[in-house]
Amino acid sequence: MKYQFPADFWWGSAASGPQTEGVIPGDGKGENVWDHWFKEAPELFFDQVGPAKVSQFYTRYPEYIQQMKATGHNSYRHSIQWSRLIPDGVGEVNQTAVDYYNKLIDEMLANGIEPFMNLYHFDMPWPLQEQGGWENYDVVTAFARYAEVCFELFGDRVKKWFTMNEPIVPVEAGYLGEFHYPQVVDMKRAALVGYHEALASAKAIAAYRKLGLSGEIGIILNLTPSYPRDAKNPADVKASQIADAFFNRSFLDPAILGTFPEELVTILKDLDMLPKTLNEADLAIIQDNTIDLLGINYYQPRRVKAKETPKGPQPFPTDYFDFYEWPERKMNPYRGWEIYEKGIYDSLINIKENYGNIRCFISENGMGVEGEGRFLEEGQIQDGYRIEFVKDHLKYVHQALSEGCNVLGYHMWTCMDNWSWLNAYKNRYGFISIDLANDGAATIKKSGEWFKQVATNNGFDD
Ligand code: BGP
Repeated sequence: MKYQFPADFWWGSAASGPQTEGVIPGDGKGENVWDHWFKEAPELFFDQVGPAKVSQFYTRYPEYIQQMKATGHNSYRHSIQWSRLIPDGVGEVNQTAVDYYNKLIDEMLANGIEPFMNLYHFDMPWPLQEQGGWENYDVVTAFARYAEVCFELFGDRVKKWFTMNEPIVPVEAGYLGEFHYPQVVDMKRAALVGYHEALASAKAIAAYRKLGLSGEIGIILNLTPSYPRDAKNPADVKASQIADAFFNRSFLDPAILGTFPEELVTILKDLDMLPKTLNEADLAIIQDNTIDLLGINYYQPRRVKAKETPKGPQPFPTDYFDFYEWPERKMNPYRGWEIYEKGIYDSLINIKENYGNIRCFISENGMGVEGEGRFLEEGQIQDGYRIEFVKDHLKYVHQALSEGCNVLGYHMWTCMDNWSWLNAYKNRYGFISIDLANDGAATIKKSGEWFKQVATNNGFDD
């Protein structure tokens, strides 16, 4: 069968500044939470590799842009690093950073690759983190000002802006799950962080609209469609809906509808956990500044059942549901995540049916592989498994398109293998491999060659 996509479909990949650029002497970059945390506790990071030792995108971007071209990209998402542009988060703008981003954007455009720019990818400037990070209302104001600086500097050429990548992750990983700084377990603080992020995003959108630039602005959300163990069991269904409200609708609703999900507000109210900074004026800003464009990151679903295990010592989202292992699940054999291709289709249909069919695209999808070096043959990673993975997901994107979903593109995570937070270089995701032992040398994988064909033909036969 032929899977043909529209002629102007966006083909490309995504990455972020902190995961690719490195810290180069003389670049004037300030410290962010990851730079600082690595200095304090390197043993927490896989192989003790920190954010300075990455693919050196900061200096090597012209070469990497050629690699993007060679793998069929017509668009690529990067993120501006707040701590690079405004080293302390609130003060002077770093001119060296302005020059760098200008050159990067111009180089992408000159090579026919549209820059999609994101403003926040888990990289809080350290001086602001010391003041509480997203728990501090002043950080919301600082973010809106940083966003405005970016729009003024680069908004003449960048036409696709995103306020944040996966804002649920700082909530979940930093305040519930202990795998991002500050490794706190506290649902009340988690709720405050999430609310401030949603507000900061709306304030940045307001700043963008005020400037009257021609372009669009959105947010990137990792959607984890929630499936009940038994669709005929009301308790399982209810549990699944609450999980959906916590993990998906918590940001989808304010971003697209301008309001927060009622179930979530009721739960937080009952627990006396509504953010202390809530006020009518800010809620009106959220209501008035919804997005133009949604980026959907899709990796895996959530399998949910009614609560069976005892509640923990303090309130927690999972007091309302339990997760379970679907017996029919298919696992990524190289990294313990479920692969469920239909989840991408279900997410797109959800946006069509419940969120006004807003303009959207797949902004991340990908297959992490631990120890991918074992697939190296004659100098190239033979990642047929990744080709299958992308193909199987694209078939569902194609089906969603044919059913009227407003899906405009597909970006893979990621272009070049990159550094991933505590996991560092443990899981490789790229179309292009990076040899860290050999000064970051880059080689296109088999999947990168395949993707070039797909992008060139706007589709594939299977
Ligand atoms: C996404 C993030 C990326 C990247 C990716 C892979 O959620 O947006 O920043 O980290 O996940 O993550 P990991 O390497 O932990 O599998």
